[in-house]
Amino acid sequence: MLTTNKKLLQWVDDMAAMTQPDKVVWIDGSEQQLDALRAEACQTGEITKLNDEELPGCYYHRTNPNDVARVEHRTFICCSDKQDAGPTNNWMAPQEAYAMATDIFTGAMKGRTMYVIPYSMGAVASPFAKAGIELTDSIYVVLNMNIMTRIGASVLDKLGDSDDWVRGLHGKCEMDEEKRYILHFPEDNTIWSCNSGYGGNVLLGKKCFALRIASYQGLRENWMAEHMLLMGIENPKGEIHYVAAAFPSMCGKTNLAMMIPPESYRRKGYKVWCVGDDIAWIRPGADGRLWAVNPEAGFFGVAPGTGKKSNPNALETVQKDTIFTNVALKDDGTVWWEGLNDSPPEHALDWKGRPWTPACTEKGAHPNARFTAPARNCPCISPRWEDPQGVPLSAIIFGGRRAKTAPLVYQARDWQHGVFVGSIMASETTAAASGAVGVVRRDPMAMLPFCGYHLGDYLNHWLQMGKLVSNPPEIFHVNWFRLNDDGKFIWPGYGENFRVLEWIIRRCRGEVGAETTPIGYTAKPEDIDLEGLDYHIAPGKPFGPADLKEILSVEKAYWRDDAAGIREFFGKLGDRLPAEIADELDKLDENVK
Ligand code: GTP
Ligand code: SPV
Ligand code: MN
Repeated sequence: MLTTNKKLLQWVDDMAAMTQPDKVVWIDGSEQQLDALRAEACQTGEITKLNDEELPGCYYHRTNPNDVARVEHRTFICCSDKQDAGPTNNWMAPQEAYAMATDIFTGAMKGRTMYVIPYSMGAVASPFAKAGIELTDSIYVVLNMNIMTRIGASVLDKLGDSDDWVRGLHGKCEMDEEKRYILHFPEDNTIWSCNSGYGGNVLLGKKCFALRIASYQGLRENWMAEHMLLMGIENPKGEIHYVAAAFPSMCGKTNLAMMIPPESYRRKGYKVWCVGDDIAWIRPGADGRLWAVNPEAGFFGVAPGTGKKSNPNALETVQKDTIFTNVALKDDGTVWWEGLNDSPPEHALDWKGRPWTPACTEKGAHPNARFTAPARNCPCISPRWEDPQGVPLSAIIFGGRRAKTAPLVYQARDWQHGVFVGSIMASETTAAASGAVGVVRRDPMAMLPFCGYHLGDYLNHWLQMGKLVSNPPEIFHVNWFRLNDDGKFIWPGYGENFRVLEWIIRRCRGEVGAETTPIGYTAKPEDIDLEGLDYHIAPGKPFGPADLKEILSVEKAYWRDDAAGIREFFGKLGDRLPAEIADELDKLDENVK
């Protein structure tokens, strides 16, 4: 036993009495214990050791083919009043949810081991860190939690007898899709997850705690839990500006967070520092600014599309101590996925374990295949990524996949307008969640699937947070995904996005002008530096100033359509839509008439 915390010990006993495991094992965080678990999981086939010369300390895992993404339609917020979950969350009454899940969990760990994982979201010593305990019957989960969070005895030492910890229960059960539930009880600091083994459903520190439960905690405690990357942008003088950016799943957070600036900028001394790639906890500081920490310790990143050209730093990060899930397995014990390089293996096993060759019509890796890698592996990890106080924010950036409507970049007029800009985010859906791909859906602040309470109250919380700080960050919106008539991306994206980030920082510093448009301030085309850009949309068609002008344009007709869609969406929020946000929509309507 690693603790004398009575409530904690009682809860572990209660959960064990229900799930009836053969054994209960406390995870102390030692390499010795983790090594034994790795060996055991290799023996049962749950994971496979990869080529130790090419990929030291790396492992391979396949999920059940029916279990490859978050299941939003089976994810519930279980608060006592249905109204408080809001119209965008699934809701179940707490007693009903506990009763239903108790049926599923009763005896579900018979013949299995229950692991008790004490973990911290945030560096253990940080005043902003919060503790969780996850109970699970999956070694894969233990090994992933070891990468994604800080686990073990030190967490319990810091917790002491406190009752401020999140109770998480995960069971693989039968992997029955019909009994798969991701249940959140914000009023009890509790999460129950059953019949899944996929990351976002079972690594309970991540979306379940650090966003859904934490967003509710933040509402009551005056802070914010957001689906945001964190990065530092260093200029030639050595000054570093930190920005947070919210994009929906699979819309480029990991790529932006660890990008390498174009050669022309590197020569001048610009650098990018990665602080986090998915989640930010944000608090008002004594200096009147907003300060942010990355509560995670690793990256659970999308593998497909990660290559030497698109994201060399991510590729470097996954060369050791990484777990690969649902990618293709090569005969030499290394891994491959679409977009890794232009030389697919002549023979491999696909993510379902079937023989695969480049002639196969199906993909070798699942589109939502992922790597789990320690943040410390990242070549551009910020020296301040574990700073207990976090980093001060100069800018907040929102963005999504919009084929036409949103320009490459625009800036909000002020905090209230910026909250509106975040609230009207929309994006085409991706493979990160089960369901149709490519459908436009409204996704305020990229939090639609992650907000643990009513979205109207959430928008109001954003407005209130702006009032708590005298020097709030500037707010921007970007869109790397404008398409031409052939359906090709017009903007080169990836490292070239730095050209836009530099404009954003210059705006924060008041060093550059802008174009006033109906939706906010866009960049004047001549203010986005294209030096050294070598990108061809099609053969013989290099990206030039005319293309830039096109993707910076604001078409009133598209925005009129969008405003109508926004009004319909806001209608769902009823009288909990803040009046300030309704006013901003009226202003938009007026501006695009
Ligand atoms: P989650 O981990 O699901 O939250 O995703 P994410 O937001 O971290 O997205 P990620 O950086 O993994 O990128 C997802 C996909 O978008 C990958 O296929 C990338 O190749 C692609 N992508 C990322 N950045 C860009 C960009 O600037 N332009 C284009 N065209 N594609 C991009
Ligand atoms: C996302 O879907 O936004 C992810 C992956 O970051 S998951 O952990 O599955 O949520
Ligand atoms: Mn994410």
